[in-house]
Amino acid sequence: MLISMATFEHLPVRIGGLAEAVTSLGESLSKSEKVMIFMPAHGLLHDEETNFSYKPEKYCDFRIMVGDRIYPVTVYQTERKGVRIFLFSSEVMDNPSVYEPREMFISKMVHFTKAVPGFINMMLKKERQKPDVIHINDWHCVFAGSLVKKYFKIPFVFTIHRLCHERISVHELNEVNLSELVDPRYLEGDMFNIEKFGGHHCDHLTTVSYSYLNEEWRTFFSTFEGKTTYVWNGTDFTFWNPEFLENASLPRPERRKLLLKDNGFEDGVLFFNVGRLDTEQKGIDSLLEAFEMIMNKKVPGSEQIRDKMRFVLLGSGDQFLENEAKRLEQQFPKNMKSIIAYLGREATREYYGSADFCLIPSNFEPFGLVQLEAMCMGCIPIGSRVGGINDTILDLHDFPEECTGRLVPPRNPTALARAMVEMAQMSLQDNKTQELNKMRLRGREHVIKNFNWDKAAERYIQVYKNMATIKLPFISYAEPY
Ligand code: NHF
Repeated sequence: MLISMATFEHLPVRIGGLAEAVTSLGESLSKSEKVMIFMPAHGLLHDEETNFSYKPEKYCDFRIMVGDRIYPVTVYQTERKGVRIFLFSSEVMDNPSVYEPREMFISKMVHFTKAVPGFINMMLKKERQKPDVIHINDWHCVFAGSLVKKYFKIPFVFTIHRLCHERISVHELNEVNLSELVDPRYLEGDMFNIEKFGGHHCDHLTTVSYSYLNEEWRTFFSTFEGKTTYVWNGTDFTFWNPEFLENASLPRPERRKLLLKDNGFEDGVLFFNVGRLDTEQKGIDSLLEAFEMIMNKKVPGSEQIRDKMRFVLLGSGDQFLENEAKRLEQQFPKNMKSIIAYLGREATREYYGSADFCLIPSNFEPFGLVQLEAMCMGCIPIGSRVGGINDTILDLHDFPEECTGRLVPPRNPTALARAMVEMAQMSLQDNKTQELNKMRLRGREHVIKNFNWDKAAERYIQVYKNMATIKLPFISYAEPY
């Protein structure tokens, strides 16, 4: 099968989890199928640091019409780990900024929409073959998928990694002569809902977890029942492996002691959070509130153990949250540190491999990578009972024998604070050490067995072949697939 995937992010271009997901899926699919990635060049042609197998080479050029102007497009080909990567270049698609500012991004999307079917025409000419499927990742590439389906009769699979409810005006589409895409069914006033359009025009619609599909069933997915399902992402457990830690041979508590010392702390129970500091999705406001409640002894049990609790926040984002974190750090210097930076994968791995618990307080999370990375590294996740976090963590109270972490209701700082105190208490009891260590080991096994990219690839192939199970509105699945 010749699979083509269109995306705005693929490593080394990474804004969020989308890049990791598409890159890893491509690699796994390529073990059994031929895979091609289509992406705007985003300035990569002038970047010496890419980890492609060879410098991108010109594959073809052609011209596209946007409004009343004609733009030359060149498509470059390169390769990474057995996947053919096609970088689409034009004066607009070469802009290194991926999504900002909006006006530039919309023009990039328009160029890409027209260039992808243009490229397939060229491919037919050069190779006498065309993809068997086009897999569109997120709304940015939906229009390209729909034109490819219309002009080349290629099945169109649409994966929503996160619903954005993004809209574009009819006027904007008319101006760039894409009025053929305007579908009156998805007009909201003068605006046009791109994800709904994609849901209607695709052959199969997928999202990245069972819980997210259900959470958004009424608001979105039910409109497309009959062709909607979910495919869990995986994680790269070969990289997220405790064997690669700097002090891999030391027992975990020793590593923690060293890491805490490096951060200017005495030893204690270490909780940490990594990622974007935002309120809307990541719920960092709830996390800071939970921490403050514990420090102010507002949670039962916190008086006895608050002095032993250590809390590190790794990441950057909303100014308000960064300031809040700094305020708490000043107020509780023996317990809290915020590192407003992205440390890189290796340094982050050291935290996963030394901390006791990882906090993932998201308000919603289509899939989420952090809880899986944590489990791979033996760090026990405490996460919100939403989306992919709910699907991947087995809770201590729900599954006493199989548990891999703790789940708490979202947007509930009190519940989060209580769970943190409960887990800190467990950590400080000698007779619970074995139970916690088992949980750490089970976490890694659970991820390797159930959330690996080969398994995801296998299920996507079923989707491409129209052979995957579908969410039936009248059946409540006892067990996801
Ligand atoms: O893991 C990749 C990622 C998800 O939950 C994440 C999200 C965006 O919000 O599928 O996409």
